[in-house]
Amino acid sequence: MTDREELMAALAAADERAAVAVALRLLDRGVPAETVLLDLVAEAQAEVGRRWQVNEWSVAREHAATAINERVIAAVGSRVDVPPTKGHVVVSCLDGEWHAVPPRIVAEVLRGRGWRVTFLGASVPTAHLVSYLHEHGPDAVALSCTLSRSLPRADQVVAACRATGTPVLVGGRGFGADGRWAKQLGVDSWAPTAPAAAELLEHPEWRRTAQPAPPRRADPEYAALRTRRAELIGAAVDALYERFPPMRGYDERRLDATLEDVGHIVDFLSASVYVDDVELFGEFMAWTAEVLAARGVPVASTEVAMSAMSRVLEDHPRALRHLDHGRQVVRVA
Ligand code: B12
Repeated sequence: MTDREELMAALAAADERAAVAVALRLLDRGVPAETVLLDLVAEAQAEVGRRWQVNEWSVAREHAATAINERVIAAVGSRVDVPPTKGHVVVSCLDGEWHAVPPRIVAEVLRGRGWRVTFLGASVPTAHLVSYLHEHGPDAVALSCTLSRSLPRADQVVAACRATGTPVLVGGRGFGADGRWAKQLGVDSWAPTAPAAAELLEHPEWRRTAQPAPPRRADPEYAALRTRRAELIGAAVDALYERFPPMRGYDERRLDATLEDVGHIVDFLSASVYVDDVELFGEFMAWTAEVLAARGVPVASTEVAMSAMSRVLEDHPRALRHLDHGRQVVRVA
């Protein structure tokens, strides 16, 4: 068994001691902590999520494994004894972002490279983040965005942090694999990985790229998507009832789950329109189709929902283009 397989077996069995032992054994063999975090723990976490995605693991099982992985990260971190000589970095998730493992790994890597790091954890309300920056005056704030639907929020949070005079660094797969949506928001200080973030921080030039971008124009299509969110969800659910009559008998739990799924579609559509890139919505719909298929839900239901939204948004040409792309993606999925 490889080390990664061994860690996965421990996570599958929710065996915290065994999971921590795999990581500590590697450190004892002289493997650098950064390598353990990035090549072992991060990879295992992606596999945890994949097992949830294909419906092999329930949310409860995923949460148990994720919690253990967080303990593994902490155990590895406790073995790192590098004096904090380089300054103070605050690492934070955006409000509404619960993917806390990726920035936690970034935090530990920066700590191992000699930074004093404060990790604020998941879903930090923007006003509280801003107060924290005012109160503690760190040398930089590193913001993590895993969900692309949070890009409009990322735009606001970056502006709010910069207004405190704190240089901002961003990262996370929510900005797109190549960080293209960070550039689209006018944020040049994007780093693809934790080591790349550490290198950027070492480079005094990056602070210049962390200057405020000119304010973005108000986008009426994005604004309409936000204000008409409830109407869009309602139209989609009505169309689903018509097409799939047994849905009318759904209990409250299944109805809530449907409303949440349809809400995700509206939110990703809004973010896609915000950055004006149909690929954002397309990638999300491809993933949704896969998740629904793994749970025996007809993928055609997403087409029904998107068509209903298109009828509501008939005067919004950009939103319609994004919805057309989403329909094409699920048709071939
Ligand atoms: C585990 C997981 C979850 C767990 C999170 C547990 C936790 N506490 O973290 C749970 C089950 C809760 C979850 C929930 C959801 N998830 Co999820 N999840 C994942 C998964 C499988 C792994 C994420 C992870 O930890 N990866 C390992 C880390 C270490 O790698 P990484 O994210 O690439 O991070 C590295 C770099 O990006 C970078 N980095 C990250 N942050 C930062 C920050 C800075 C400043 C810098 C410099 C660098 C940096 O460094 C990291 C270390 O190398 C991903 C798919 C995947 N394969 O990544 C989906 C994924 C992120 N989830 C997704 C979705 C859609 C959701 C849900 C909306 C699902 C739903 N319908 O409910 C919810 C939303 C919850 C919320 N509000 O936040 C989508 C996001 C799609 C998108 N484009 O936005 C993904 C990509 C799956 C997919 N293929 O589409 N998820």
